[in-house]
Amino acid sequence: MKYWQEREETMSVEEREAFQLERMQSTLNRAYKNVDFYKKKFDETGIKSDSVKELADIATLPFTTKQDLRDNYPYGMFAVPLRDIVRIHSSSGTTGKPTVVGYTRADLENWKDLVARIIIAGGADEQDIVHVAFTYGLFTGGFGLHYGAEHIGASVIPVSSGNTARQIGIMQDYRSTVLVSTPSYALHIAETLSKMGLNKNDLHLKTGLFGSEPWGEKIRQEIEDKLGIDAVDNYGLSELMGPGIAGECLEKSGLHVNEDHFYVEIIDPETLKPLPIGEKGELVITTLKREAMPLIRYRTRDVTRLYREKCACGRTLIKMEKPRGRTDDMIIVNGVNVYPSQVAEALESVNGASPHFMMVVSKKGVLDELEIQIEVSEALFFDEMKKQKSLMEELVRVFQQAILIKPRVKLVMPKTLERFEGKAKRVIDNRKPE
Ligand code: DLL
Repeated sequence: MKYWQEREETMSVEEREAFQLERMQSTLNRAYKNVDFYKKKFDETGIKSDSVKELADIATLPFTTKQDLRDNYPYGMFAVPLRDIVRIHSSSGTTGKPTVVGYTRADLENWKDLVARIIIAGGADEQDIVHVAFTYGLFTGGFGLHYGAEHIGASVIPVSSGNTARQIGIMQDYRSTVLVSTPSYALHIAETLSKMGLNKNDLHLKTGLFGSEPWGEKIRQEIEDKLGIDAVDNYGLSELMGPGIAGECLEKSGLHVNEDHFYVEIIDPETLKPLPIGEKGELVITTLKREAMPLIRYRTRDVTRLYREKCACGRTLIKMEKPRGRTDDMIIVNGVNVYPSQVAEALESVNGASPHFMMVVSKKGVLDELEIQIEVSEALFFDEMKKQKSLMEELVRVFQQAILIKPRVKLVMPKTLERFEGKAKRVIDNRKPE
């Protein structure tokens, strides 16, 4: 079995908890001393920076939210002077100001190590030729995976995003063995490949490290089949570092969280109370080693579940389920809360429908109407009216079961829904804001 940092990845839970506590206490101290935002917040709520005596005490501290980062734009959350910052990234978001993320030299070293762990866990090594099709720039995906892959000694091709036909040419000529991208872009590559009259045997890929957006087992299967690879998931968010927070090993049964650097909790997003391990809720993360921008109980808005199990890979790091939804991508249709992830999950149970869908919400009179557009195969679309009808009926039924409202279902031709090089967009909301 290969590891990047064997000791950290395989130590006993008890030993790791001792490290976590020590690092948590020092993070709180530094945040209190060096970040006005935290000093004020602690003072206001009467919390002492030494009030954490054991790990569970973290639950007594207030949360940090994306709004807090926006309010302290651009550098207000930094715990070190700007001269110690050696890299800046940011996350754009769709509304409001971007959030700015700073790294010290030590933060960059740790970032490289954590991404390296994930790359190795996913089955790649120094022999590999790693094709990075994430955008390079303020987005953390490109640089994050790039430096991690270089760190393990792989040959890295910084292709970045765009021009898929050219990317395929490069993969053929340079014999790329590992593809790094979003899962939707991997599917787009597979489709473009077949449009070009090529197939997986014309490439040399063996592994795909995909992340940055939710994806399920059906998409994994499709990517693995069409590209002939092992497709593994990795998770992160820019506010906390970028990629490198968690990643799957080849068991493909949950993402190992790098919990020696990130303390993870699950809370009930309504009551904000911590939930016991194993329950589904919102992931909250406290950084344990970060110098430039320590974050305490950061609300990720991602919905997942944490669990400990003996993993065949030997890693003792806690696992998280593939995050499939956010507490804030919810849309409300006629008073009912709907998550795109529920639709994606329901789709997985239906044979004959592709995983490509778009939810279109509009007003019909005073009521909302939800239409779910789904791509189906050309054969089904043109020839087989009867099959088409029964598929539509089945889709309406499973969706209604999943989201508790009855959507209209529209079958569309293959490849008519927009493909995304970055994150896939699953909702078009045509309703006018009130
Ligand atoms: O997407 C960082 C990243 C880059 C992760 C490359 C993995 C690979 P942001 O742009 O800040 O950062 O978006 C973070 O994307 O809160 C999740 O909602 C979602 N997300 C990221 N990875 C996954 C994943 C990067 N594997 C937000 N599964 C997060 C599901 C994911 N959702």
